[in-house]
Amino acid sequence: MPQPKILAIAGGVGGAKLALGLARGLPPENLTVVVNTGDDETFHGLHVSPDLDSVTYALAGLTNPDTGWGVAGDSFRTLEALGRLGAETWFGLGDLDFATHIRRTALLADGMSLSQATAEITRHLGITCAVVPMTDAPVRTIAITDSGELAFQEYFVHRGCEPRITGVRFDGADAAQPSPAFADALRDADAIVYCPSNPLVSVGPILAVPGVRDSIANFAGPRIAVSPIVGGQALKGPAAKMMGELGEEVNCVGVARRYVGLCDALVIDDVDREHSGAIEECGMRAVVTGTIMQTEFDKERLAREIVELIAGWSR
Ligand code: FO1
Repeated sequence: MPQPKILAIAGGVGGAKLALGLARGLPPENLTVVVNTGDDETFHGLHVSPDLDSVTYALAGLTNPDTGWGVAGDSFRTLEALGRLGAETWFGLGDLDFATHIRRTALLADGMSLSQATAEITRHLGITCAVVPMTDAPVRTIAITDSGELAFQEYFVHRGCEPRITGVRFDGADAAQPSPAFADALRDADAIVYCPSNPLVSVGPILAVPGVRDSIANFAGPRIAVSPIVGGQALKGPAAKMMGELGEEVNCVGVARRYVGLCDALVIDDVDREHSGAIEECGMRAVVTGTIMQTEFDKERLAREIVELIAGWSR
């Protein structure tokens, strides 16, 4: 069977890892990675798209391996100099990373859409598959917390996810539409893969773009999700804390409940095998395998297993 055309839905670090594995195993024209932009923020007058950059740097082989975001070996002299000038420095933008934000901001100021600017940046970094924002419209994730409403990076980085959340909101989503390449992939892909990204604040904003949820609900091919919660803990970031504070089950079953009607199989880690029955009660298959991606080999192996699952899929 020819290789399937895959639409991968990604947030930041976890999304970037599986996107790299998929990119290694598929012809570039068979992979579109659609990325959350609800985390975007303006810093120092520059348009920063953290999740687009995490995916881009991973695919370009530039990622800082210690963090999963930012550029390997980066320095922070520009940020230090900005601090001396009285600017806020809590968001860790590196010197090399700054180049991406300067270039993106200039391309947007020249009249490009975020999709076009991203295509230009990824092409120059040698990326051959499509990396696309979920929308070209401004959408901003707001954490509603016991300390008030906080823009996502304020909540996540500046406040270290410490305030208790009571909800999340995606400002601007109602007026947004899927980016052109996202809309094409929703129509043309053979399968959808949800990368192991935070279901609330990474995948949530993508599903909040009008028309996306319905398109995925009615999608003809297999829809496979990888749980970002393993053994009751988030692989990275605040997913477990947020789900707990919202009264959701903090395990892969809680992830399954978020994807009811939008997913045909949830890939869970070996340590979560006991939850298979509860996942199948959510109307999806439970596929048990090793899901922790520490090495390049792990990323390629998990991606290969997902592609094989798709290739052999029958409902
Ligand atoms: N995450 C942090 O925890 N601290 C930072 O200072 C930080 C800076 C940063 C700069 C550029 C970039 O692309 C990402 C950065 N991130 C940082 C990660 C980012 O906040 C998260 O990956 C996402 O927004 C959540 O998916």
